[in-house]
Amino acid sequence: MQKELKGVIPALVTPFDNNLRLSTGALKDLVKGLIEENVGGLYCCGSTGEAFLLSLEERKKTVAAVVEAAQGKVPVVVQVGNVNVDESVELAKFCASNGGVDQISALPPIYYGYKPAEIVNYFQMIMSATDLPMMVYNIPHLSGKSLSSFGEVFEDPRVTGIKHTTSDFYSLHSILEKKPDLKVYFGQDEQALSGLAMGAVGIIGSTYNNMADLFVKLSTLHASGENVKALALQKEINKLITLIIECGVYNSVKFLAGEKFGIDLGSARAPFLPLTSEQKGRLQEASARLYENS
Ligand code: MN9
Repeated sequence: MQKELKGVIPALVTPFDNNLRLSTGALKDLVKGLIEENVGGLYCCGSTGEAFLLSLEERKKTVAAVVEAAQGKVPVVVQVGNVNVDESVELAKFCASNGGVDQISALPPIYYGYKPAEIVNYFQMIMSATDLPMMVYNIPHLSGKSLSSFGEVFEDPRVTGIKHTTSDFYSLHSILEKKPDLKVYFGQDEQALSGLAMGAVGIIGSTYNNMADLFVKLSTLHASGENVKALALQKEINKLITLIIECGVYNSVKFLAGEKFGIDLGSARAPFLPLTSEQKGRLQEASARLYENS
């Protein structure tokens, strides 16, 4: 078992059937396919996993399916954050007692304008529930909380990593100065190379469901100092990411990963709108072009 979490880490999609019910069979097949592409870990129940559109029971079933399919071959991280901290605590406890989960992660508490001490209280409530290390999920454009509002959380020794889903690296500097051992995982696929250049040990994102292999190649180029080639690959990849963003990230990634692995991953839950057949055609074409050119 590879112990250290690093490399390309898909933020797993959550597959649904035609009635938008959880499809754990499809999820297990996806996990097996991704492990064969040499991913460095699995991140489940994040934004890409539509965590906030899942019930607590569905999140538990998702975790159990991922752990079962991973078979301990790569580390598993579970995003437990929620608007209701009691549910986060319960999911964190489930992760610890069920076994097979290596780390928990949580975004800051969303919606309400919590004070820094209240955000710290939320993280501490979750961390006190288990002995698992915590990867703080910084995603200011969706959580509404900037890193400066909860930087104090990093003083806690149980926090070992950060999933940094913003291109603002300067905001990380003061934290890294105080805690140089903090592992940084970068969360913006379209700027993955910049994240690696700024010292991230891994990249966590949506499009690693459908093109983990290309990002493994990009990371290897970067690690061997071939940055001109790595940048050329990032630029080629970004042509597809631009279309993915235009069509809707979660539906596009589900569709493309489904096509690639031959699994029906379904659509994203409402109010996300399903892809049109015209969008599917454009995505298929752009993905085929990318693979031809890389
Ligand atoms: O967490 C993802 N962010 C969100 C990572 O889902 C909000 C990214 O992987 C983006 O989907 C991706 C496309 O913009 O970079």
